Amino acid sequence: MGLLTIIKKQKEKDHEIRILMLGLDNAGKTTIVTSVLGLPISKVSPTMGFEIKTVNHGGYNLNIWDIGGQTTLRGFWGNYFDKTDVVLWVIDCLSMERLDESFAELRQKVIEQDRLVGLKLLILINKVDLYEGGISELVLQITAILQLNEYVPDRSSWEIFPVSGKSGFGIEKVLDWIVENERNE
Ligand SMILES: Nc1nc2c(ncn2[C@@H]2O[C@H](COP(=O)(O)OP(=O)(O)OP(=O)(O)O)[C@@H](O)[C@H]2O)c(=O)[nH]1
Ligand SMILES: [Mg+2]
Repeated sequence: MGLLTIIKKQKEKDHEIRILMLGLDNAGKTTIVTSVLGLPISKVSPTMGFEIKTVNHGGYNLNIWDIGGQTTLRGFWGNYFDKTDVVLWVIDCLSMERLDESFAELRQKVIEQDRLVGLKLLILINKVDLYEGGISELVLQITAILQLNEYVPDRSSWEIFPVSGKSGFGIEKVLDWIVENERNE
């Protein structure tokens, strides 16, 4: 049995899932985590380094690593992938003018560095509570722009979810997906 298999089996036994949250500053990562924890989101401020929070969902401990997205912090992102099971890449759908910047960072700092090998990637389209168009159209639009099929050919390794850290919309589905996926591994 290889070392990776042993680590994986041990983690399954422990029912631990390590989640890494990345994305541009202001995308809403900390707000999403705060909402998952059931805490007031009014107290959220920009993350200057990183914070780890743990929440239980479906019998699993989800260890969520919430990393600051400001430009000066992005150079450190590479330090956090070790032992990660799932990457949540958060996008702010109210700042579509920053989509290019977001996807360029996703490609340069994650995909092209081969960080996704063995991991799952979930794209969270956040702030849909204030989005004025149709949400399913938005998801289709972003899916088409992102072209994840090209970069992550294994279709079972990635998914795109519309969410709102503010209202809580869609968050349960994301957590369910993560736990279900782990069970089926
Ligand atoms: N309307 C709306 N606003 C949101 C939502 N999620 C976050 N925000 C707002 O977006 C701003 C940034 O949220 P944060 O959670 O601090 O963003 P972040 O991605 O953690 O930012 P960094 O820590 O700098 O990387 C805050 O003013 C939040 O209130 C959402 O779902 N809907
Ligand atoms: Mg933050």
